[in-house]
Amino acid sequence: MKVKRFVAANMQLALRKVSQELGADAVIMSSKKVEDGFEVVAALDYQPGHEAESDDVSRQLELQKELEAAKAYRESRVGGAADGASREQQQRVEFAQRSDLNSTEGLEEVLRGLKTNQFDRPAADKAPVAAAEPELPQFDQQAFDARVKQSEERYNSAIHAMSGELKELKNWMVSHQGSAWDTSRPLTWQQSQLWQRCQDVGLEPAWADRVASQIKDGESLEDAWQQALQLIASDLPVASPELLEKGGRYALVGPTGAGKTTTIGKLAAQFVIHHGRDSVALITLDNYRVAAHDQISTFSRLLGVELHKVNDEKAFKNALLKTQNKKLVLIDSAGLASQDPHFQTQLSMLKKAGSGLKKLLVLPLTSQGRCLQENYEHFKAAGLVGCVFTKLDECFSLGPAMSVAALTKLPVTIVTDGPHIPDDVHYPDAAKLVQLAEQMARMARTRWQAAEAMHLATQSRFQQGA
Ligand SMILES: Nc1nc2c(ncn2[C@@H]2O[C@H](COP(=O)(O)OP(=O)(O)O)[C@@H](O)[C@H]2O)c(=O)[nH]1
Ligand SMILES: [Mg+2]
Repeated sequence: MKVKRFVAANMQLALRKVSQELGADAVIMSSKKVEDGFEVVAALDYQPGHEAESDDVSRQLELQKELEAAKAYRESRVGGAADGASREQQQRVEFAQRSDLNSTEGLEEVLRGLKTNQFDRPAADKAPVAAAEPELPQFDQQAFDARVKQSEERYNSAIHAMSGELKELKNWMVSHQGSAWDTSRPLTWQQSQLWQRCQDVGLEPAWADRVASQIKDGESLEDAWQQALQLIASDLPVASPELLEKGGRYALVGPTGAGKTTTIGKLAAQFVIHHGRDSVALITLDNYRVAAHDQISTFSRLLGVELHKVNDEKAFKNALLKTQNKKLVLIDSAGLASQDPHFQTQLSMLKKAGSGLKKLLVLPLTSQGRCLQENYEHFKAAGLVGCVFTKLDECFSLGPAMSVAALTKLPVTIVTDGPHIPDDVHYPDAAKLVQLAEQMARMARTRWQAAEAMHLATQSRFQQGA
């Protein structure tokens, strides 16, 4: 039987406490008014006629009073023992706290402790108190493992959420930076760095996008960049080196001043050196300017090769017939604007000559990328089969011309790097061109950095002087 004493400000509150703590089966054994309100004594599992238990009941009630007094003392002593408080009272509090006060056994234990009067004994006689020290709760390995597992799970899910947020942030930055080329296919952070380097080299955004997106994230940016350079080289179409060995019929088209006539002079001179003057013939369609023939006439005279100056389609056909036995026939043209009426005439003459006449677009590397793209659009109707890069010695960026060649799939056939005849003409090597393009970009960066540093230095000197 469990007996408990309840004290409350009024009877109603005391009864509510009884039902809250002992439930609906509790039996009220007594009730009376006391100093601090109403006291109700209630029991659970009460069996009428068990008078033998009455002593036990009163002992329990006595003990409860004792415990309440101890608790009240503890509450008034928040933060530990106060000045003047006895050690025994403190021990009572601790003893009362560690017992299970809701069971008869627990109460009996407390009772035993109190009956032995441990708290009131002289200090020398206190050994049994130590024996009554509360036992430490048994270590529960399973509960411990469960708690560790729980915190691991919490930790892992926090890390997972954090890495997700970082990824989102990265993607946002990449797509933000890359919005200029393709927001629907955001690159990884490393790929966007590669894209930026391609831009520095002068590659068209579409090509840079293709290159960067093909490189999987590697261990280091430098390794990835080397891979990207290899990819750029493999994307750059280059004709097999055979023009100066095999010969053929080539017409050079391109804007005025691109280096068409000079390149023809270099190729003719190289061919004469290797195959003799009778193996080469020159034809010029450039009749529309004053002294247009002067330059090519001079080359013809100096090299001792025949030259045909043609004004119309018929004369062109005749010239092609007359030069049939030549190993190399080089045709010079005028760099006419699209609105010039002669432009279409010249274009149709070249087209009608058929595929036996290979048309090469001359791209001066000193021109802006947009100009080179326009040059391609302007002359593509002639039926281009390749291109010639001129003025490599004067340029500071190879990317724009390389982009035209790569994006239009126009193989680079010849590269010139100076005005000198016959030496400044070469077959292209894709890897070397890409390497050079990269070096130019690096030099440009350094120059800008140096200029910026100089600017800052002079600025601070001015400020100091001011
Ligand atoms: N530095 C340099 N100058 C060149 C090169 N090719 C041509 N030139 C110069 O560019 C100018 C125009 O060349 P030209 O052959 O008359 O161009 P065209 O109008 O296309 O026939 C001339 O002064 C040439 O000497 C080159 O590879 N490097
Ligand atoms: Mg010319």
